[in-house]
Formats: sequence, structure tokens, C-alpha cells
Amino acid sequence: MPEHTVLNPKAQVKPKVERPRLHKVILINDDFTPRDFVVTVLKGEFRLSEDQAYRVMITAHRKGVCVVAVFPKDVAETKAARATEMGVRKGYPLMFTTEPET
Ligand code: TYC
Repeated sequence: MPEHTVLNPKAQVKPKVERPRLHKVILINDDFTPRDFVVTVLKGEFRLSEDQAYRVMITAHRKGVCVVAVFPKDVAETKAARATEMGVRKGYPLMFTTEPET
């Protein structure tokens, strides 16, 4: 056998391909935005069903915050900005933020 024959080629290099981390979109409670409007925004921007949207809204209402969904960073940031903007246009303090998933 030649001196440099590789018996197990896969043992040579460890492919270090890491998936980009996903980012959470987080809904923040406030005292002014109407519940129905929050549900409408969640359905429109995040494609949640009526049931899912109501559960996310009521969880934020009771606990202060709720994770809406996770996306690649740019998608999470765009959706959070668009959803927040929908509230701004109506004069509501509705707020969505993003943070990297641990
Ligand atoms: N707390 C608001 C109210 O009582 C409803 C609300 C829920 C607002 C969730 C924002 O992220 C929110 N009208």
C-alpha cells in the first residue's frame, strides 16, 4: 500500500458547518394597545391562526412578554419592525423586539 493512502477519508477533516442561530421575536405588553389589534397584527405579520394569535397576546398581557416565533436574524428583525410600525401608525405603543435564541 502506498505510504499516503488514506483509509478513512472522512476522519481527515471535520466539517464545521454551523447553522445560523435563529432569533426570537418577542411581544411586549403595554396598557394601551387594544387586545383585538394585537391579535390582528399577529395574524397579519406572523401568519398565526386566530387561536395562536389570541394565546400569544394573552400570554404577553398576563406575563409581560411572549415569544411569537423564531426566524433567521434578518427575517426576525424585519417582521418585528413591521409589526411595531403597524402600532405606530395607529398611535399605539405596541412593541416587538428580537433576541438570539440560546
Ligand atoms: N394589555 C393590553 C390591554 O389590556 C393588551 C395587550 C396585550 C397589549 C399584549 C400589548 O403585547 C400586548 N388592552
